[in-house]
Amino acid sequence: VLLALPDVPLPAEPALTRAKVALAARLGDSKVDTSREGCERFMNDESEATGRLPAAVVHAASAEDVRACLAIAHDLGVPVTPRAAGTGRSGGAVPVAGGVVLATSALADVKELNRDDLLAVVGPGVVTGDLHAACEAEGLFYPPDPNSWKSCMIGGNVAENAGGPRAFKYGVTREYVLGVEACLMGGEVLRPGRRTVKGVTGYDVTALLVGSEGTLAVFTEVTLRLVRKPPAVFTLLALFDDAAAAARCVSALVRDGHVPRCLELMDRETLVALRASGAPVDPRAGALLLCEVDGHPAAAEEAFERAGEALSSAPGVLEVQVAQDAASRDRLWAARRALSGATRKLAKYKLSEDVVVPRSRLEELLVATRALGDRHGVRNLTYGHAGDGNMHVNFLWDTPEERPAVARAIEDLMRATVALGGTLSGEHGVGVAKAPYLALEQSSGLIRLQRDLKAVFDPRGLLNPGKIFPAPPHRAC
Ligand code: LAC
Ligand code: ZN
Repeated sequence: VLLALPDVPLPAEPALTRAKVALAARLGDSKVDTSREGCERFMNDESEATGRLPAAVVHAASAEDVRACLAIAHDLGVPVTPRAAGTGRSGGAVPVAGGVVLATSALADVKELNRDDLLAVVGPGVVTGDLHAACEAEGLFYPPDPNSWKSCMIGGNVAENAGGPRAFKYGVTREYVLGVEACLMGGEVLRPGRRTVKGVTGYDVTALLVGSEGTLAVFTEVTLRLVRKPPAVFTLLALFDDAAAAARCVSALVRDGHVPRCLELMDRETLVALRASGAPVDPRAGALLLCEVDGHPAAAEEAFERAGEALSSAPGVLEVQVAQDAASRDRLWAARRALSGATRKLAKYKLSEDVVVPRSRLEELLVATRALGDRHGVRNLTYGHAGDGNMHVNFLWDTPEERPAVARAIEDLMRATVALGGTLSGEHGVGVAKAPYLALEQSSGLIRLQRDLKAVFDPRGLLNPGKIFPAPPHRAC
């Protein structure tokens, strides 16, 4: 077990038995899987957390199924962990209290693609890559592109406020969620948000639900803002001596007003991993920058030329390669998209972080990361969304004896990030993975306010318990 499970109240056996009977009676046996194999498949996500075996997995086929499940579980005091594709990186979809897993992956309709109002109305189970394809076939564009886009789903993207490489220009999922249909624990359905460009009535409840990691409500429908598909895209790959030189180049590009849609950095250790996985990475490179510009053809071409000049004249650059067609662009991206899998093969254990610092502090973050790896004797590699100051620091080790040193290195990374004016998570959420560190960044008053908000939505604490917040301090008897 790489990540310790939080200390959460577990449901009583008789309540679970009654819940299984009530769910099957209401939804039908085919939607309520209580088999051991069926339930075991829902104990993990793509983080290193393993939950407790759920008593049942509800495979909702409609918003009404979601509503019924949340009503029954609430009445019987059974915890519910919502889940779409389960590709999350922080344990958000992991059932730490057992109970019921509520899968919304079958709510997979693209109900509307509206070219006049530039929006899409989709179910939470739509695969993000399928939405990309559906939009692009209509000349539309849904920019958020988490690297798991081939399998991740909109419901999870919205719950975690997912990012991705294109966030540098286009922003993260939050910028595209106009409104949601959401079901509360207990079964009440709410429709915060809008279909309009503007809208300021009441509190921005939609914004509160985006990134709430499945702790406040379960999405049954999402209304997403779209943009027009940019007709031209150019990709550049710059080879650098080292990551510090690449980081300085990122800062210079941003300062000089370049707005590529992606600006991704890979450090020396990352390139070692890529070469080990068979990717043809130039042996001279000690770091890579992947830079992609888009827009109308004339504007994109000008941005491409400017970026090319800036990269070619950056101190420490070795070479700049260019891709103008889709096939050569795919080649440049293939290695980046495959990184997570390639690093997993390097060692027996891996923990991956997604810290963010202000763009101007990127080089300091990279220096601090290297130093803390050396100090604790922990191997690490770093890559990610450099334009956003958002880096994936991956710690790798092979024996359980090394785990305490890894824990110290991670805590040092969190402290260094906060000291640089940054934040613990840029795109994967807190979940169970980062809950122990939340108090390094947020005051006890701010954490208490959020717990109180959670209690308004879910007074019995049954929806996705054990996530985000550190375990409460034990009260004196
Ligand atoms: C990536 C995922 C891990 O950027 O967020 O590869
Ligand atoms: Zn990422």
